[in-house]
Amino acid sequence: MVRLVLVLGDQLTDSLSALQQADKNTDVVVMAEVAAEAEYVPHHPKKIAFLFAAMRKFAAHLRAEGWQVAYTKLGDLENAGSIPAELLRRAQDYGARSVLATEPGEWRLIHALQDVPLTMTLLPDDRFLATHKEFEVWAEGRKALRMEYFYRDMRRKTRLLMDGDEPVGGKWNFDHDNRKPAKPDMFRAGPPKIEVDPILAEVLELVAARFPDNFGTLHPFQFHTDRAGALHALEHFVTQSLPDFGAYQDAMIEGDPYLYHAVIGLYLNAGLLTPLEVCKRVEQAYLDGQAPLNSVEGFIRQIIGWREFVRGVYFLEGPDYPRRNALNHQRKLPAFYWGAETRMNCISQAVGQTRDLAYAHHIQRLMVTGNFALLAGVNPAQVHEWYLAVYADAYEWVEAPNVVGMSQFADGGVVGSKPYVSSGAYIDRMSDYCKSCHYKVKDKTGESACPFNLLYWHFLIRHRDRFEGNPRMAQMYRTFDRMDEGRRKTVLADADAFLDRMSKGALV
Ligand code: FAD
Ligand code: DLZ
Ligand code: SF4
Repeated sequence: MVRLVLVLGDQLTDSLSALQQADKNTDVVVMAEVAAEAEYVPHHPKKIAFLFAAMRKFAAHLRAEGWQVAYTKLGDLENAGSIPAELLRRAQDYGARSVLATEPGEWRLIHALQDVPLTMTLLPDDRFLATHKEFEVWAEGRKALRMEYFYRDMRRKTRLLMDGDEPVGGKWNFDHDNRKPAKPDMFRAGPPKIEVDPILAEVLELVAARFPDNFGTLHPFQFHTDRAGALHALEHFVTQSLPDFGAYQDAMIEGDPYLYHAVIGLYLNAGLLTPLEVCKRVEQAYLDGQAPLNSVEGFIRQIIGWREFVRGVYFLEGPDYPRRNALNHQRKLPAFYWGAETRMNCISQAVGQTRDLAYAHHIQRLMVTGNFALLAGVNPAQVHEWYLAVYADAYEWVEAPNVVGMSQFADGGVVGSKPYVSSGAYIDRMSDYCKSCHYKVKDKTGESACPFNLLYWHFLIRHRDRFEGNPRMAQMYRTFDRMDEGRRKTVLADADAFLDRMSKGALV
């Protein structure tokens, strides 16, 4: 009897466990562009176009490899609208009663598949380095989960940058050589250009017609949409940007969205690249003397450390994780996250490039848009939905721990030991945004004061009970307490007035 093999939009990998265990001669691969997936948040049009074009090309690739593929386009009249409904329709078409699938990266879809009235086999997603079990065993009995220790285990497991049992260079982490501010006039190649082929052109037309109101510009479209393109992007990064990746990974420059970042997160997460092949290529660049250890180690840590760690947390913590709100933040997400005008240049730059490119790099996500939402006390569920919608690399397993955990501290400290909050001084040090801002980063009170300066104290005082005892935050409270009483009152009153104006929709 025919068996269906489900391949989801972020499972575009030849070595996918479901494909490995399936039989080309008898099984039918099911792939479907469906409204339910395209609409669970208002995804950026570029994200939808990237995924649909990549899905169509992967289906063509599978057919060329001898697979029978039942592919449903979004506009097909018989499209049943969701993954479960498409499976049932195809099961009827082919007389199939069972489905082989690789576990989806989201609880919502795992539960939906488990409810499908067909015999469902969910295989582990072995494109990741750590299994759920391995992460559980690692996490068990630990007072706190800290990425750095998990990362060392992943280094040992993969043998990446290892010299026997010791890390190459004698240290696990070279971050003290990193985190430099960049200068606007340095050379940066950015990601390689793409050609719009007929499959992509058709998808771009479909997306423009079906999602005209979604936040984000579709043209010019800049992402690769197949494995060859993704490999090209990786090679381009390794030869052009990797050497400076480490030193400038936290820098932000107006008008330069990419700096020395790889811009491969979307390819990794859709399955067009695998984490181990990326890390091995990067390690090779070090062994060949093409890139320094601080860059190579820092980059590999992001992938075998952070990427694997956040996935472990997502599955360990369970389906309620994205809805957590440990700090009880209830403010509505301001309209300027969806493109309304703001006088804060850093926010305007980060949101503007997000709108245009479906991309912002880590520090923009963490220390600009994330930092502001946390300081202002925005409801983390709304922040989560925004990030899930607007970035081309966003899927819940990776987005939620980064947003709900790392950026909003809404998990109460599972991902991070303290909240990532900073005043405007950090943004000023790491970027050139403040130079052309309406607000003055040096002003701590008054109309012209940088809102990050005001809200920083407001946040700390709002949550004094929770954070004062944290040894890594005690110094901040001492600094506040040393201010004279009048100044303390003014800062907090100015912050309240700012939040009030913002929540009433005034231009801030
Ligand atoms: P580079 O800076 O060049 O890094 C290389 C790779 O390392 C990335 O492609 C990614 O695969 C991996 N990586 C780096 N940091 C992380 C991290 N914290 N978690 C997981 N992987 C990491 N990453 C996503 O893939 N999807 C998301 O939805 C996402 N949302 C984020 C939300 C917030 C608030 C923050 C602070 C970070 C988020 N990240 C997310 C992590 C990181 O910002 C992106 O992976 C990175 O910006 C992608 O761009 P790049 O490929 O140029 O990455
Ligand atoms: C993100 C996404 C979108 C926009 N559309 C589809 C789709 O039409 N069909 C599909 O199979 N997958 C899509 N995806 C990816 C899924 O949402 C993703 O598999 C889950 O979020 C699990 O990570
Ligand atoms: Fe952002 Fe404040 Fe700098 Fe303006 S002054 S760019 S609001 S940090």
